[in-house]
Amino acid sequence: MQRVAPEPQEFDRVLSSMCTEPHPVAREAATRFFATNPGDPATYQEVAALEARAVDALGDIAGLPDPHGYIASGGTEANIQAVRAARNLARESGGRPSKTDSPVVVAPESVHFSFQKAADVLDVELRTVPVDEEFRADLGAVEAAVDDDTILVVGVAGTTEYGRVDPIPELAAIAHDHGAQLHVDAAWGGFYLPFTTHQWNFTHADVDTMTIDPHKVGQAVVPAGGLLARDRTTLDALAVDTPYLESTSQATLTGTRSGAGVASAAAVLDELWPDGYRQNFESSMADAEWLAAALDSRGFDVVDPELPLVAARIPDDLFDALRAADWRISRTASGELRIVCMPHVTRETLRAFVADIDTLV
Ligand code: 0PR
Repeated sequence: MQRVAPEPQEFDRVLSSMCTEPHPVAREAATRFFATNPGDPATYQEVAALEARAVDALGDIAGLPDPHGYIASGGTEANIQAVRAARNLARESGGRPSKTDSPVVVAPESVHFSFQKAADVLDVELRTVPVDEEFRADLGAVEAAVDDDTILVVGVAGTTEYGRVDPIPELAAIAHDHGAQLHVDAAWGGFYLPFTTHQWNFTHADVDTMTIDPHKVGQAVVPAGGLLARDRTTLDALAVDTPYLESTSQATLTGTRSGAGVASAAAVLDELWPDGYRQNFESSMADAEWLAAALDSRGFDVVDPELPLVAARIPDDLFDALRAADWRISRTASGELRIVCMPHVTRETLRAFVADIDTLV
């Protein structure tokens, strides 16, 4: 029997990534489904069934008992599709949101850059508003920016730079008061939320769509993003006819898709939800708090971690020296060091990192 080659990427010193080492069951499932295409579900029925199972599991995580959605190529596709669905629904009269010819998406300035791509390809205006001093969406600024052309308000649950969770129930209320939809970008944070004090989800807040990516905290292989929608009409608004396939319509943005990503997501969700993901959250959060305290005690300004992501202001020359020492680290737009405590980041790795800081300063 042929051996599977080891992963070329060495994760040991990767502290900047929102992806992680795939779980063994994800890796194994991926290798079995490389040659399948969930874009043609009538032909590749086994992987289509796995996709339905993965979407149901994502629905469990997000508090959505009857989820509509699919496994996307990543958070970028899921976000583009959420904007596209809102735009298409707005074109149909009578629905929510209301009809407009110049659609606007209102989002905090902390949104991921995938929304710029969405606005560009879909010809909608992306109107970003300031965040508060804790880096969360400022409700007053959102309220002031929303108008009759607004089709969608976006909240982020686990921002890319600071790991912050926006006030989602309040954003949903603002959106719906103005006839717009509410999309939550939980691409990274979605797998942590059930274990935090954030007691909102699809059940408790009026969320319309959500991005939640198995290939990030979910430990699936790349590519496996997740798009969830409360209503069937959202998927219908994305669907095009597929005359020469046995299945009659397709709601995804890509055509041929990775069966490996889909199968890996189904397998790892089966394996880890809920207990494995809870354990990951608890140990990663403890690591983030340990690192925050270690950096704080050395005199660096630390942004208190809300989810397992630590940002801290360190001198530029120290950042460069750590990069030169082969640490894969990154900076926020305003220059803070940013460490993402993904499942592959262990306490031992963080101790070695802090020891290098002590040597280099
Ligand atoms: N939404 C949020 C909140 C994100 O953080 C990201 C990606 C996306 C959407 C887009 O997801 P995809 O990249 O799956 O399309 N955030 C990280 C970033 O852009 C992704 C990342 C992953 C970066 C691995 C580096 C890396 O090594 O920074």
